[in-house]
Amino acid sequence: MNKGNILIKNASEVVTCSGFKAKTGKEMSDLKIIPDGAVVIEEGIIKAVGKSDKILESFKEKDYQVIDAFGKSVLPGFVDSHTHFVFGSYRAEEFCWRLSGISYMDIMQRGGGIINTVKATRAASRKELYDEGIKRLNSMLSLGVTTVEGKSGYGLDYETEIKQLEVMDELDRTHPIDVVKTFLGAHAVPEEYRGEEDRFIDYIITEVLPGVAEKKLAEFCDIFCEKNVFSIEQSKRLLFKAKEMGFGLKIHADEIVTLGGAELAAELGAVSADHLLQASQRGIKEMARAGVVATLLPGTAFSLKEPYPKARYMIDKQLAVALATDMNPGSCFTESVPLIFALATIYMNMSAEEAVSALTINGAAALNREKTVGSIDIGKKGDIVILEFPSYKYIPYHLGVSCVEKVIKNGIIVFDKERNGEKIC
Ligand code: IZC
Ligand code: ZN
Repeated sequence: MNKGNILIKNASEVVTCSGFKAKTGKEMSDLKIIPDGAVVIEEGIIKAVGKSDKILESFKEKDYQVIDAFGKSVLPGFVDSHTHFVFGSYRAEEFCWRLSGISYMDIMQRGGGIINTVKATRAASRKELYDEGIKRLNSMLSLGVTTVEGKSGYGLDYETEIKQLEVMDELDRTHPIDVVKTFLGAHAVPEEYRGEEDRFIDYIITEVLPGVAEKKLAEFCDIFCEKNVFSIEQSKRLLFKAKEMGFGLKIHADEIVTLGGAELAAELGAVSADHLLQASQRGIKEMARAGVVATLLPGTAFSLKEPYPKARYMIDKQLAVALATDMNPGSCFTESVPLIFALATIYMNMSAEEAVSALTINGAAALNREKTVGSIDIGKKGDIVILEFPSYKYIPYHLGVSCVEKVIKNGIIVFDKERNGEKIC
């Protein structure tokens, strides 16, 4: 991707979220704001950040594309650290069944749910998956997302898992958003292995995982550890092997039932444990001790009408909390960062400041990218969001509506609402 030189001046505030590691406890409330701020990006990398008058003394406007951000808030690009955005077809029918009272797990046990998407994804061509992927990434970009994680898991066989990951690889190369890839081969038990979960885990370990590693198609390995999906023992077996092979670990943990996924994440030194609606207090404490990021997905709790994860308790116990959309065709079909802000602040009692930290520096930490993105610090990527309002407080306040005016990726303006959201990358 191209890299640019930009000078942003006169911002009513630059919300730096400054730091090179995950924020915990009270740190999440300190956004390290510079009033009347400026940011300089050279060759796609942040070169300077500070008060406008000081920056303008040292850097000449004629050397840059200059953006006057008077009356506007400037933040780091958002990091959406948990999505399943590459998939075939949709499951609108199932959403409506859920409205009538049938649960997500009931649908899955009747052979629907993830398996429906698996059938459609196996049948889809690479081009179809790519074209749909581009549309979804464009939508995310317009909402301020500059780094996204994407999971496989709609193949559940060698060929389709590789196809999904290769499509994401291509999307990463061609679209401005950075795509971080996670192998989720153990997302559900495919029909051909029904009733033989252990044999399926063996297949993933011996035949799929080594191919993903050899082709360098994923940085992380994940599993849907849940009652009636994969057990703690099966999760441990796969993740232990993946760790040995050099993958970072993620785990869909304690979403519907308290199974001990949080404890397992701590034991294995996972980078993140995600969902955690039903995580035990012990699990939360162990995760904090082990430095595992808690990635919370309030859109999913909302969509499934499940109780929200206990964000306040987690933050108070010094856990690094990240927020993400969980964008997927089943449990949470949304890429809406504004919706996540609204739910996290209003239903999970997070402050606006904590929510900003959770979608920037802590999202970056959930992807092992806290040294390169997630804050406006010298040396990090020039990934910036400019709001059409003077404060980050408008993000949760303007309920469910995007406040993003411009998005800058590697120092290049890639979205501009003033140009009717026209795609300019
Ligand atoms: O397609 O339903 N929970 N995986 C685990 C999902 C939801 C995605 C889906
Ligand atoms: Zn998920």
